[in-house]
Amino acid sequence: MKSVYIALSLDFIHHGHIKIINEALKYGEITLGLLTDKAISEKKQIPYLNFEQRKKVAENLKGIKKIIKQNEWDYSINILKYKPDFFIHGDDWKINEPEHRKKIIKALSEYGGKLVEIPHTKNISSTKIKNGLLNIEILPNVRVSSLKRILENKKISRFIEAHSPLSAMIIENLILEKKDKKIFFDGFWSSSLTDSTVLGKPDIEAINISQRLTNINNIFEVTSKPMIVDGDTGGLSQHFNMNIRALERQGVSAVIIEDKKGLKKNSLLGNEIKQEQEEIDIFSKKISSGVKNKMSDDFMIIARIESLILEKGVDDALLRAEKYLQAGADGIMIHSRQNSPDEVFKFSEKFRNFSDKTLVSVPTSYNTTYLDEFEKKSFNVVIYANHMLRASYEAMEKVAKEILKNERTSEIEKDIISIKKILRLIPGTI
Ligand code: SPV
Ligand code: MG
Repeated sequence: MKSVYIALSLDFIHHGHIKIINEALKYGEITLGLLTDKAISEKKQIPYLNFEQRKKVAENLKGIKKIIKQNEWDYSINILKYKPDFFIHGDDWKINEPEHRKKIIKALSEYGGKLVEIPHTKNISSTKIKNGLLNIEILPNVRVSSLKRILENKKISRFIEAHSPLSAMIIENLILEKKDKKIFFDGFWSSSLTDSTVLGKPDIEAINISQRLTNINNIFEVTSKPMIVDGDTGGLSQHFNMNIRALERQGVSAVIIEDKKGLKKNSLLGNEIKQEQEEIDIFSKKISSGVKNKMSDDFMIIARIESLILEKGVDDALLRAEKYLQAGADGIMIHSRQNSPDEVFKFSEKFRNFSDKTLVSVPTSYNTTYLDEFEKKSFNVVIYANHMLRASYEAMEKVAKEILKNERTSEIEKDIISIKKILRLIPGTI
C-alpha cells in the first residue's frame, strides 16, 4: 500500500474537502496532517474550533487512516520527515502560494515523492463561509477564549481601537496580502479615551460601565474578533469585581486596569496635570480580588503600570510588575509617553528575566517603531489605541469645512464613501 499525505485545517467541512480525501484514497492510505492552531495562525485568523475539536471531526471522516500534527504552514518539514509516496493538494495554490508549492516540490524530489494536484473546487471556501456566517454568530465563551488561543499561537498580535460597530466592522473585514502572507488585526481595543471622546465627555472615568458595555455589545453584534477593554483604574475593588463578570459574560477577553488613584486623567498628559500612582499593595489587592472573581481561566486581567508615565523610572515599573504578577495578573501593560521606545524596551528585557507572561505595549507616542521590533523585544500585544477615532474626526472636519466653503458637496465626493457603496455596506439594507 502506498502512502498519501494531505494537510487540512478542518475548521469547516464542505464538499471540496471530501473531494480531496476521495481523490487521495485512489493513491493509497491517507495520513492527514491536521494543521495546529499555531500553523493556521501563521497565515490566517485563529480557527473557530480548537485542535482537539477539529481532530475529533477528522477521526470521524471516512478514509483517513492516520492523523498527525501539521505544526507549520510549510508542509515540507513533515513531508521530509514522513516521506509519503504522494502529496495531494488543490491546484489553486499555483496562484495563491507559488513559493510554498515550489518548496514542497523540492522536498518531494529529494526522495522521489510525487505531487498530485487536483482541480480546486470552485465557489466554495472555508474562509468565505466563515466571513459570511460565523462572524455574527460567535458565542461569548468562544470569543473570550479566542484571545488566549491567539496568544498561545502567535508571537505578536495587533489590536486596534474600535469606538463603534462601524469602526469595528472595518477592522473585522480588513485583510491585507503582504508577500505571501495575509495580515489583519487580531482584535479590538475598547479605549476609555475614544469611548469618552465620541460622547463628548472627558477621559476621567465619567462614562459608566453600562455605557461602555452597551457600546461593546453593539460592536459584538456585528463582529467575531476578541476585545481587550480599557478598564481605567478599575474603580473601587468591590465594583471592579462585579464589572469583571459583566465584561466576561458579554464576551470580552481581557481587561486592563492602571495603577492610578483619585480622579483618573489620561496618561498621555503625564505630569502636565496632577495624577498619582496607587500604592503597590492596594493595587495588588485589587488585582487578586479581581482574579478570584473571574468566572473562567480564559478571561485575563492585565495590570497597567504608569511608572514611566509619571517619570518614576524602569526599576519602579519592574518592581510593580513583579508584585502585580504575584497578585495574579495575567500580564502587564507598560505605558510610556516618550517619542522613543527605549524605556519600554529596557523594561521588556528585564521583565523577561522573571516572567513569560503577556506583555502589552501601546505605542501612541513612540509611533515610528515597527511591529517586528516589538516582537524582537518580546512584546506579545501591540495596541493602536485611538487611531480610528482620530482618523474619523479629521475626515469629518475636513468635509464640513469644504461644504461650507464651496456651498455644495461635489468637491468632497471623492473623499467620502459613495452612496452606492454605503447602501451595500450593511447586509440587509437592500
Ligand atoms: C486609552 O486608549 O484610553 C488608553 C491609552 O488608556 S492612553 O490614551 O494612551 O492612556
Ligand atoms: Mg484609557
